[in-house]
Amino acid sequence: VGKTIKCKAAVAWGPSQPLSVEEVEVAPPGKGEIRIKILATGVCHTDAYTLSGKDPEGVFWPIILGHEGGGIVESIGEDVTTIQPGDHVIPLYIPECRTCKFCKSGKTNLCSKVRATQGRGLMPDEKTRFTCRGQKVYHYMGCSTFSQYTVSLEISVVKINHQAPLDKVCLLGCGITTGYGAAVKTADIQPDSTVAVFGCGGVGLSVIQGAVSRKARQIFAVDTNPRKFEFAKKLGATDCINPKDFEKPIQQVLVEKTDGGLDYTFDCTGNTSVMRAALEACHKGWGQSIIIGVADAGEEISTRPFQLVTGRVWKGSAFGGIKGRSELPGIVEDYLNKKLEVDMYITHKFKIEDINKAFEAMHDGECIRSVIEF
Ligand code: NAD
Ligand code: DAO
Ligand code: ZN
Repeated sequence: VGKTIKCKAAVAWGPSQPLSVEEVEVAPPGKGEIRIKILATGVCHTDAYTLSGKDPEGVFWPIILGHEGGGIVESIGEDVTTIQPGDHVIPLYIPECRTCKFCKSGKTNLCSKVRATQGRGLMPDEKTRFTCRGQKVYHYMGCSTFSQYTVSLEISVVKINHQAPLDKVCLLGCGITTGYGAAVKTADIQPDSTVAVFGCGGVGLSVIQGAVSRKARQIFAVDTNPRKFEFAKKLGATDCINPKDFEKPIQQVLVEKTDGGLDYTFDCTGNTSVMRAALEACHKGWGQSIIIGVADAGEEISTRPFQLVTGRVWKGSAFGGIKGRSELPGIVEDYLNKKLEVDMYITHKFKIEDINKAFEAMHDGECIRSVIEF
């Protein structure tokens, strides 16, 4: 039987409070669980959103956030068969149990196996594996990567090539895979097509990479912050457009520039007005718009239904439609084979003690991704 580990973690004690780096106790992995030494983790907007207290998915305090991590398996619990100590893994906020209705459908990556407990910050036995100052600390999205050691389920981690540098491929745990998958899997972009990407942060830039890999003919990078265009161009955007430079609505500008609209558009902003513009920038008869951005609680989308009657399609995508355990290893290989850029995204690096600086950097408009090391 394993022992409890004492280690460093960034604990969120309450909404809008800075994270507090302190010693936590991490219990040994239970049945079907593994304990991971996290080496690096990205910081994503969803962490900031949850920390703001506006997340409707009832979050409980204190909690250890973080869901974009990479680490090495320290120990495994009873009944774990596919993972061993020493394996390099990426935690998955969408598990892949391969036995639930969703997994077996072949139609979606949204596994339902532990949805209920994960959403309440608990392991399937309704308990948590973290303690701090004698108090139980909740898990986050089944990952809690802002801790030097974390416990996840076997179905919620993917083993990857140990040659992949964890301080880079940790980013494949969320944003990059999300955008890339949305382009190549959800939209299934066809060669010679036209694409517009609204919002060129980590997610949108990865849609651009997916569109390039599918040999799209024209790729519009749309952002209200022109500082993002340098990255977008490097990754293969053919046209960069700032909606603020035009009097007309951006959808009209794009429709005029593309002889009737785009084959594919993507919302990577989470702004519901942008979602509408993205749908309406699609070509009549066949254009598809994919919603990736996560809107604030209570927001709704709207357009005239005639937009859909006349053949435009509105879709959404979570984690790029990627099944973590089956498909993420291939994306790691794409990175190792230089088919997928990751390093360029890392504009900031911090030690865990300075993790609050990563949250500040996110708001300054220069940051694509921060990577935190322990
Ligand atoms: P980001 O903040 O780094 O990027 C957003 C970009 O949108 C910024 O460059 C910003 O300048 C731009 N923008 C803002 N308003 C705009 C407007 N009106 N028009 C054009 N551009 C505008 O965020 P990110 O990390 O790239 O994530 C993007 C979105 O995707 C977020 O909403 C995030 O929560 C969501 N997300 C979804 C999933 C999923 O599985 N569906 C996964 C990860 C992230
Ligand atoms: O199965 O009902 C469900 C929820 C699955 C989680 C999907 C999350 C997608 C968006 C997350 C934002 C980025 C971390
Ligand atoms: Zn499942």
